[in-house]
Amino acid sequence: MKTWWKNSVIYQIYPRSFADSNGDGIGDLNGITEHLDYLEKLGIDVIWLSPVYQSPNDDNGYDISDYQEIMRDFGTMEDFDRMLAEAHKRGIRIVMDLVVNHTSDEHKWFVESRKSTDNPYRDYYIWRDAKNGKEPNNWGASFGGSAWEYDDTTDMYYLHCFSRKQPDLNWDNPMVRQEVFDMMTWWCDKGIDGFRMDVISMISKKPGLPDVQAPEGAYGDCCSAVCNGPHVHEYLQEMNRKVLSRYDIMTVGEAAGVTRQEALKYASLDGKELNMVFQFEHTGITAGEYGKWTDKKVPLIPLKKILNSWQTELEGKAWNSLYWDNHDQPRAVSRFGNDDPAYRELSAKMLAVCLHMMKGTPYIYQGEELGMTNAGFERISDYRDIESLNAYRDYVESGRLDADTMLRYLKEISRDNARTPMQWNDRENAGFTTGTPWIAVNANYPVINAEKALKDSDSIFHFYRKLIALRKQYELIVEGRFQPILEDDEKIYAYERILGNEKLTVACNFTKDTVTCGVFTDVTGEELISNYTEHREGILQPYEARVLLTVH
Ligand code: TEU
Ligand code: CA
Repeated sequence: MKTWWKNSVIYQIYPRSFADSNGDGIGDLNGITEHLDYLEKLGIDVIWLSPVYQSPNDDNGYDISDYQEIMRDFGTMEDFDRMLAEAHKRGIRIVMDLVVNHTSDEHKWFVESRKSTDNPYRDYYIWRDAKNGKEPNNWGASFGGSAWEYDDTTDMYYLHCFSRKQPDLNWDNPMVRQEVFDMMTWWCDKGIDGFRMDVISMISKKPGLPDVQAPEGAYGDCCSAVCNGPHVHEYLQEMNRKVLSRYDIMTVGEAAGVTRQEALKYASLDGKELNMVFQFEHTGITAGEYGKWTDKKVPLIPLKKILNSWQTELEGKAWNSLYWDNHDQPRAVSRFGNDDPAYRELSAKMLAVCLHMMKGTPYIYQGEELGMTNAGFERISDYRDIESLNAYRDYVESGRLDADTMLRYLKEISRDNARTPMQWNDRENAGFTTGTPWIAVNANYPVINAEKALKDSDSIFHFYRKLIALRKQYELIVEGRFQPILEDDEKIYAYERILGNEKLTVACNFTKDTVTCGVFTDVTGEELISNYTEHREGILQPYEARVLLTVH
């Protein structure tokens, strides 16, 4: 079994915000093709492409109406084929985003399914009668309201864990599984290199669809009834037998609600299911009374405990993905680092060292290599994401939060933060489009942009290039055992990587304070990388990160 995905670095492109080639203000496939040289220079191996399939864009492409057509906003299938060929010419693989927990309500399967209770497609989706004149259970949808939508054509409700335009597929129906496997085979035969599988942990719902814990009269988080369900591993093993095992591809499952124990199955090194999963423990640390909505900063000790547990508990049994952000998360340097201009570059480089020296496959989200920051939007009219707009409506109109507080929370943690246009240069709209961008460009683009970074040998971009090159050079970085150190230190994230007689010592100061740190004292070795050129014995300077290789 090929394992090129173990020493690859993956770059996520959110196509709507990457590069617009035709002036309509929306990123597109030709825009990606025009920037493949930039990605080749960065040195990444694989692109994870967020959905580009036909979609009404209720959830920006995560609501698919035709899995084998390209969304008109993004171009044509010929544009896709050209991008794939140009990427492969540069040794870059393309992993597609597979969204099969649900389709769009405009997908032909659902159009048929809702027509009548005896339609051949009826059981492609999850339909239930009302219970006591209300929704079949108390599940809440991720974007607000009930997870059930009443459909008067057949006087029944259908399940949608996300928006009402994203009906959940019924994976217990073998015909649904076969349709999905056939579509996946069609894409693999086109020569793509794998799949990122959207909320794949949710495809097997608990039988009977029982109510979940929730205050009286309120909707509850349905994850306890839909995540890691009774047949999820059976279905993924079937997918592996019928599709995945037949191609030299990589797979990563976005596994909402996944635990380390469950990950030992999903991402087992035995290759029976997927290669790796995205977990959400470290990005969910600050969740509280208002769900994800907060302006709390991430405390380092809990962050270290979670990431260290994933490193040590999967060791030798399963494979980790490594990420700070993606199209659903705020910008890494704003959330985990410090986007104050005095510290932005230092802390972005520190975060890169901390993540890329760990064991697993690292993911870079578009713009993270530039140290792009949260958007800083001040008005609800700046926001575009269904999750942000629905949450603002639900929390503010219900009086649970006042508008200023909700705007402060959105500014800190909304998904829009990651979706502002890629900043290519200091010219109009940061070179993203010659038209009107679908979402505002971050005002700091004159300072933070690719053109400037490419010219500055000390930029975050060139720092990422060095990190990526190190992963290619040292088997120790890919295979070395992870060993936490300084676990109780509230300001330093430090660990070792050990393989044979080689050892990496990694230490990252997560604060703007100068802190004492003895891990490098009396250690003679080769410095692989650091965001400082001068060091001071026994201390770490603000946001200092350092990696020392020693041989015993
Ligand atoms: O995300 C699933 C998911 O868990 C997100 O809703 C995440 O929990 C939330 O955004 C964090 O606040 C996937 C896709 O990545 C996301 O873009 C889609 O909106 C969602 O599934 C539905 O397809
Ligand atoms: Ca365009």
